Amino acid sequence: MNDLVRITADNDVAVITIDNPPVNALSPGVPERISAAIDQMNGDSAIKAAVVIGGGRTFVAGADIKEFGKMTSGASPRRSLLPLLLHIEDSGKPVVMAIHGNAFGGGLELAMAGHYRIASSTAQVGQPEVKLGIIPGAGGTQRLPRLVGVLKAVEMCAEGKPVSAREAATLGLIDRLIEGDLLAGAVSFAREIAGKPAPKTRERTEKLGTATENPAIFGAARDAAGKKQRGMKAPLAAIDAVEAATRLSFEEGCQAEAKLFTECLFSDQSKALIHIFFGEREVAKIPDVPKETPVLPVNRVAVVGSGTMGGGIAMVFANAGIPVLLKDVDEATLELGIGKIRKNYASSVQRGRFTQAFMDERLQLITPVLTYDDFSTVDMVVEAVFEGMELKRAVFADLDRVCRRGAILASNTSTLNIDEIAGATSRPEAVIGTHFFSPANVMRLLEIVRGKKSSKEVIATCMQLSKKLGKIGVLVGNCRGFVGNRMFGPYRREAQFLIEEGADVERVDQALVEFGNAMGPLATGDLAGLDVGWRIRKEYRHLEKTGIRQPFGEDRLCELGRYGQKTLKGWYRYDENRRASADPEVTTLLRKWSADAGIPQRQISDAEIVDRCVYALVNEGARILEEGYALRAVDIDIIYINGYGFPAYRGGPMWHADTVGLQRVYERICEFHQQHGELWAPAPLLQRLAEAGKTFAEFDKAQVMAAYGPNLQEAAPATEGSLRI
Ligand code: T1G
Repeated sequence: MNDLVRITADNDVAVITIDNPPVNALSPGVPERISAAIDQMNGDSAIKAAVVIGGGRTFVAGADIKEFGKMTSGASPRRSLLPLLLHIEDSGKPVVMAIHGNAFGGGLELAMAGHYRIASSTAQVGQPEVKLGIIPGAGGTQRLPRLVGVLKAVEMCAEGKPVSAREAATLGLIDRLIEGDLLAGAVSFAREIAGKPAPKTRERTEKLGTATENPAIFGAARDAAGKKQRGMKAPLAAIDAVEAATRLSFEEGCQAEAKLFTECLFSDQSKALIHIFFGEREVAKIPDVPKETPVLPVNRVAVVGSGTMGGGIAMVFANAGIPVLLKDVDEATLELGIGKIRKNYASSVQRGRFTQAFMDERLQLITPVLTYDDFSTVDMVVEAVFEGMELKRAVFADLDRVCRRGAILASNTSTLNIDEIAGATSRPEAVIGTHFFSPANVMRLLEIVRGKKSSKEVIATCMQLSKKLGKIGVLVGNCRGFVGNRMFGPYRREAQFLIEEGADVERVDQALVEFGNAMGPLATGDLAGLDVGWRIRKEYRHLEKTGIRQPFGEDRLCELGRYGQKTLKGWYRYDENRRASADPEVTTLLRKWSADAGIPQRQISDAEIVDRCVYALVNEGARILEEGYALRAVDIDIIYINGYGFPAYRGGPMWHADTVGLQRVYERICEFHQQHGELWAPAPLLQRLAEAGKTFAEFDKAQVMAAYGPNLQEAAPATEGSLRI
């Protein structure tokens, strides 16, 4: 165990180094040792000033989030931090904070307690606590407005987005930017200010605005939070805390912050968001593909198919600086594809997301081609052609012929069998699924589908590549619809059944939007195109079990040419700006179709709508876990939050079920089983966990233990459920 904090001297300047890898979190013992180092520095007459710096790749990434789960209502990370920050601020000798990498959360709060802050020009600072369902708890909401002003402080605390060191310098948060050697720059800066009065952030008030101008700022921030972070409590609490800084003394403001912080910390929303924080890191760990597995180079790629998905995927690689060959069958189709890419970039430039220069550079990286001539030069190909097995096998047979040995052959199929596609090549070990979500250049999720023969190198490469592409890669097994779409089927099935039984289209969508989803299941269908599912259902009609109820709404709408937004008619009617409105014609049609099918109409509550749709997800998720097509329940949660707009503050469908209580979920599903038949047969894993009073989170722990053994070292064969990944 290293010292966590070291103190050395550079002549008359003390250097206090925080060294708690990997991100210098303020774990138990760290604040205490910093405090001791400050005392030591003040007690040493040869020392005139101190520099606090982070060891390794970053300053301090905040309080130790791993500790939160262990806390009971009395305890909190701020207990050890607040006294330390006052201690630093009241230090007899100036303390200079030297920031590189990230100063996040408690890390920025620590920096703001220093008398000066200098930073590498590449550093970032921020208060991302709201992303964990909490607010800054160690005076951040009180000191930040004193340094950057009320407007910026509200934005940083309520939205949680980091700001660059350059911007922070213009705001007055950073006193000097350093190019090159940060420590040397910090020591010479400390020498410059030694002996001069050391400004205490908490005593500054000049940037706290006025009683006239501030209310408008807070009002606008609350409106924005209500829209952009709908349903989340922490952003509103953060705004309240910054407002307290403008009305109360520093001490009183800290008490107001403490109350709000504690309420957030012990909320379900925070537990869910912390589950997601660690889940996004956990999904990268594959039991039988250790992190030492060699990865293959991916410096040049090709995409086959320049449609909506192909074009978006080409942009993803170009945005990561990887040159892309974009192939299609004829000039006209290719021009259409490139035209869409240009339009997408242009609208991002217009919205200020990219600069024109960035757009031009990226477009340079995308080369439209009509032949496979240069395919021997690429390290990876992503096929994104029409969703038909025959066509995909033909493309893979071509790729097998033209691509160099060692190249990765990936398919963007969203439902088809990866092994069947791989069977069209002589190298199934090089074939894998890389299922992007539409729009591919926006959606963070990447479902990586492991085929029976996909090699560990190919898997490891795609998992690592997903991070480089700004995606969250989740490894899933090769079953129909993989994980996301396989669960989405029952979810949308229930939505359609509810309408057949009397619920209104808008009501079903609204109930799930109020539950927190970005969009309702029916509007989502209209967005994706109802004909996509219709064509697949027609292709698989022969696999449907007889005697099992199937929803008829979307098939009937498609037979009338109502494909959704693309035909300006689907479940809803759309104007030329794609704004949706209820369509009474659909209600009339549905009532007639239900009457013809002899389905009795009844009043349906929002609670039933939500339970039937969300528990359909959970039940299918439990089947997938049991069958081993997902590694952990948290993988399913990450898939649903990053690919299907499930509310992050509910932690994903599986975590939500744990929060409600699996016993209750199971009982509700048994009710539905009674009422609606075999489609609702409870998943055996869910039944077992519910009867044992266990949770999916405990199931995951057992999986991890089974895979990594008690000391999380070596991989071992899984016990619960046969992993098919
Ligand atoms: N506490 C504990 N572990 C942490 C951690 C933290 N704050 N930050 C990262 N880790 C772990 C992470 O789980 C992973 O572990 C490893 O470090 C590398 O992380 C009082 C109460 C800094 C941008 O929200 O955003 O301060 O998987 O893979 O991509 O007001 O980590 O290897 O076992 O993410 O380079 C506020 C959270 C806390 C920042 C680096 N701070 N961290 O990203 O590495 S609340 C945050 C990040 C707080 C105060 C309040 C990122 C990063 P493992 P990584 P990365």
